[in-house]
Amino acid sequence: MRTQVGIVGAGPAGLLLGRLLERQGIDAVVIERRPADYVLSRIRAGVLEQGSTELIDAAGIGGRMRREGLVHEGIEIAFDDRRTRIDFHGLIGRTVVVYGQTELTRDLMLARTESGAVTVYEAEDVALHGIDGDLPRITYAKDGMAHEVVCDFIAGCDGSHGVSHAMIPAELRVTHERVYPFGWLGVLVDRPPVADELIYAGHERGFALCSMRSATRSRYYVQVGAAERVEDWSDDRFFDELCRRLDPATAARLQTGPSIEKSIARLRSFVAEPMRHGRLLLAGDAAHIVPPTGAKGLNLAIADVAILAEALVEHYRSGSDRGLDGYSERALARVWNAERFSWWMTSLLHRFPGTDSFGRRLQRAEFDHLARSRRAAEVLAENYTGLAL
Ligand code: RFL
Ligand code: PHB
Repeated sequence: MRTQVGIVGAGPAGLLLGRLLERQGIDAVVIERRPADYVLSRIRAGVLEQGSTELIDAAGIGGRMRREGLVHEGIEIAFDDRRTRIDFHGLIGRTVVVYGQTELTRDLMLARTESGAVTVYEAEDVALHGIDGDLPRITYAKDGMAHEVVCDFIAGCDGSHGVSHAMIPAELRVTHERVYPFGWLGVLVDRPPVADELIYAGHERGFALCSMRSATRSRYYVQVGAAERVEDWSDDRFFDELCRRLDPATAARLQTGPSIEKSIARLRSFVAEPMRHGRLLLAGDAAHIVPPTGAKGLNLAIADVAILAEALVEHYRSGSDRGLDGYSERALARVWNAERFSWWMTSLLHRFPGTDSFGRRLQRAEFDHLARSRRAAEVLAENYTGLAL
């Protein structure tokens, strides 16, 4: 098979890149190692920055997001017995949209099916070749047959467990990492959310988050130790722990029910630089990971592919490689700001094993500053709703 851009991975990064290129008449094939329904079964992010929603509209797939997504004008942050609301709209005139990553992925998959764009699911032994040359190749096996896609460029959108990022020669690659000594245990439940807005809670027993997917479906998280196993958390145990970390009035309003999904995500910050080598360009989780506290992972993936699509369009339209040459630097500037914000919000609200009373009082002082200072709240609002793309 011959294509212009070979995309590895059918997560939001790969599918959205394919969509943006297709709209500009650039041919792209997506190669994914899992079945489509497996990709759709992974419950992950839920918050879209304003710039992400605008890009999704511009890609012509925003219809359902605009109809079913929930516009949020602010978030609540609680710390021990105090609580403050960060009014994004009132402070800086921006909002976010709560719309599950799964739904966005579904919309993108449907658009590809409708336009006849090629996506290969269940591709085994995916490997990249010749990224230093002019015609890189992706090879894979499917139904016992060997296949090859010859491309002008390869976009590595295959997440943190993919094969793309390892193709950048070790001597040219610099990685930065912080592993947090805890994870988030998440539960999805078909009950109305406990509040109209997200509640981020920093509690002595650990962090908790009340989020949602719709008016009838809630997503809740509690911080757990790094060694915790999902099997040890019954629904009752989960909701008991969640209630202990919420203020009594909120806890009393919480509607519990049987979980329809339950999983643990370990928290990690990670950046691999550069994001380009030869004809390979990395985007999304393949190049960087943030802890979910700032709701940035999905939004960063979207921002990467917006920059990358623009650079590829420039290459094909005018023959100029300025955008491609500057891609890594441009994307990384945004990535590092999101890394900083995600690290900061994680540090503010989590219980770190071994933290003494000094550390705890610093967290409280930081929270009090946020609650009292309009400027501090504006800084949070600007970062959470996202800088313009
Ligand atoms: P994805 O979504 O991981 O998609 C990568 C795709 O590549 C496929 N793949 C391969 N395909 C072909 N060949 C190979 N060798 C391949 N190896 C892998 C995979 O099957 C997959 O389909 O990356 P992408 O597109 O960059 O999107 C990034 C987002 O998914 C990610 O940043 C966020 O979901 C992160 N994240 C969260 N972000 C938030 O903002 N809020 C959250 O609550 C939140 N929860 C999460 C998360 C990430 C998690 N991971 C990665 C385990 C919870 C979890 C559990
Ligand atoms: C979610 O709804 O899954 C969610 C929302 C906000 C976050 C992380 C996860 O910061």
